[in-house]
Amino acid sequence: HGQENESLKYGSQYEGKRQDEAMQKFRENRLGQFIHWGLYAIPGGKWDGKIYPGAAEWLQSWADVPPEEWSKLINQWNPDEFDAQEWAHMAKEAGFKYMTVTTKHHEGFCLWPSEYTDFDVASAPNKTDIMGELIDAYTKVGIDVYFYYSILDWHHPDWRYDIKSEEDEQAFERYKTYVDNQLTELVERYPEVKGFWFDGTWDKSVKKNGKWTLEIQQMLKSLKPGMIVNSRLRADDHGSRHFDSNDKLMGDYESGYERRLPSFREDTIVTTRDWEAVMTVPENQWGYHQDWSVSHVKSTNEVLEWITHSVAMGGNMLVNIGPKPDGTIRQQEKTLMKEIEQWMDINGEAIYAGDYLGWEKQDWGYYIADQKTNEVYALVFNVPVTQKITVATPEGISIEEAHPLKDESESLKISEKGPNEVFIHLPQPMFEAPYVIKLKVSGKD
Ligand code: JFZ
Repeated sequence: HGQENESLKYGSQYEGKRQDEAMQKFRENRLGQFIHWGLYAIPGGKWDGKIYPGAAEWLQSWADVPPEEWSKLINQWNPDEFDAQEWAHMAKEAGFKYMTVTTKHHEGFCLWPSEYTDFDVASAPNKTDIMGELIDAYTKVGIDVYFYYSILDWHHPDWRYDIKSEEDEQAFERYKTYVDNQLTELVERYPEVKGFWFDGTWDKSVKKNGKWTLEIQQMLKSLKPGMIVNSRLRADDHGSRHFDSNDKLMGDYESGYERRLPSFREDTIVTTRDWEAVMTVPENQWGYHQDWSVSHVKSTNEVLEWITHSVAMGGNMLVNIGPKPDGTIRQQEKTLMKEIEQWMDINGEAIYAGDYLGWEKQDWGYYIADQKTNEVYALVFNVPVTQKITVATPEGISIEEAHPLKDESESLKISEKGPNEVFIHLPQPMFEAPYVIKLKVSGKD
């Protein structure tokens, strides 16, 4: 791009972070739950007797299943054990402050009764309005609900990957109307929804329709003031995605970090904006896969490190679960949530409303600053053999006290290492979970 900012009709709409109450709430929530549920949970990664190691929600594509055949899975949609209150309770206990759930994934199946299609729960044997029950149950326990919606749709006859003919043009116009109708329907049926997480926007058809992506964003905000929309929805006048052709963020926060995180060395630019990362527990499974031996499954401590890394760079994290077709949650995910709960019960205050601190990154772990209280936390993941961690502070700032969150009445020994550098002495024995220290700091702000 040139030096001058080019004038764009469908580019970024404002500069800097949104400061309204809804956005501040999103930013303070920090830890959320992602739920991928749909017909793909039924085959769970297995088609015609063969296990496909790829993402389970993509099985239709991996196994080359024609949409007509995939659609028949609707006759097996029987989540008779589904209990929204139980899910909400588990999420609440684990410390999730918000939840994002698939209303419609790439397969096109809608988890709410939609007026605009028969490929929905209302046409399945079990007609439970999944979205309705989830948003009620989660909202009731104080968890904000966001809707994931895939623009890409393998089922709808009018979806197009590209627009190359008059016919494509007309079909895609009909498809746009379908999406607009469904989004309006979702907000009207479920007015508690706090925002939308769009996906499946990488094809040429969408990139050629930057104007429409902006219109969707504007429509949602006019339907509900304060609505939060991720950057993944957006394309600009030239098909630039997430960031416009002037490198300005589109949407309310950046949603480009999918199973990866920004580097402390190269990507500190993220700390100047709102962003959210999403992660899977296995290597790459969002929907339910019946055989988790296909890849590494992250330990609880690994998941906690992903969460910490995000918050330490001023971002949010969504940890995914993929419920089973009967509506229950697999044991590994329940255990993970229980263990997150045990850690968050003690250390959650370092995560909620956590923010980037800007002190020199140390190998032992991460610092988190509190957006509201001016507290500083040190989250130790890698314990040095010296049993001491180094804290190097900027000029004029010094560490007065160090207390483990486990028991704040305890104090850890602090000794001088060098100019503006101290050691904090860690207790024995070795920790089983990331160890969090609250630092009493003087000279800061
Ligand atoms: C998409 C979906 O295809 C996937 O099934 C899942 O829902 C996930 C959350 O989102 O997958 C993506 C989207 C974006 C990237 C990679 C995978 N990306 O930006 O690198």
